Amino acid sequence: MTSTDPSRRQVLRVAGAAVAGGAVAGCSAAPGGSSDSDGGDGGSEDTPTPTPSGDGGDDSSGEEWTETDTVEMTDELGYEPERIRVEAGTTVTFDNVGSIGHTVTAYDDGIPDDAEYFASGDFDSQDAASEAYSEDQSGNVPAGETYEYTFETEGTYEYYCIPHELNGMVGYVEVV
Ligand SMILES: [Cu+2]
Repeated sequence: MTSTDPSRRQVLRVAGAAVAGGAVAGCSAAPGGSSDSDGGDGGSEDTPTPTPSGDGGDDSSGEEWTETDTVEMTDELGYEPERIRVEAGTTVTFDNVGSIGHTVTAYDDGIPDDAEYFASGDFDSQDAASEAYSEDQSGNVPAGETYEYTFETEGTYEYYCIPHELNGMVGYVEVV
C-alpha cells in the first residue's frame, strides 16, 4: 500500500537531473540524500508551484473590446477602457480625468501599415514624441484636458503613455 512515498520520488528525480547534466563534473552534487543541498542557487524548488488554470496571460483571446469613443486616463495609470472599438472616421477623445499628466503616444510598429502616426502633441513618430517629452514634457495632456484623434484607417492601434509605460499604461483601438 505504501509503495510511493514522496521523498523517494524526489531523490529519484534529483538523481535523474544529475545524470542529465553529467558533463558538468565540477560541482559534485551531494548524493547525501538531502534534496535541497545541490542545485546551485539554493532554490525554492521544493515548493510546488500551483499552475493557475484560467487566466494565465493570454492576450489574444478573451479580451474585451468596448464600443465607445471616449477613453479616460486615470490616476490608476491606465486607459479606461483599455481596449475600444470604433468605426473608421470616429474621433476618439482621450480625457484626463485624474490629477496627473499623461500622454497618448502610438507605437510606430503598433499601427496599421497604411495608417498615419498619431500622438498627443502631434508628433509624426514615436521617437520624436518621446524625445520631445523628455525635453520639456511636450505632448503631455494635463489633468482635466483632452486629446482627440480621428481614426480613418481600419486596423488595430496600440498606444502608450510615455511616463507610465512601465506601469503598464498601454491601450488599444480597433478601427472597423
Ligand atoms: Cu500616464
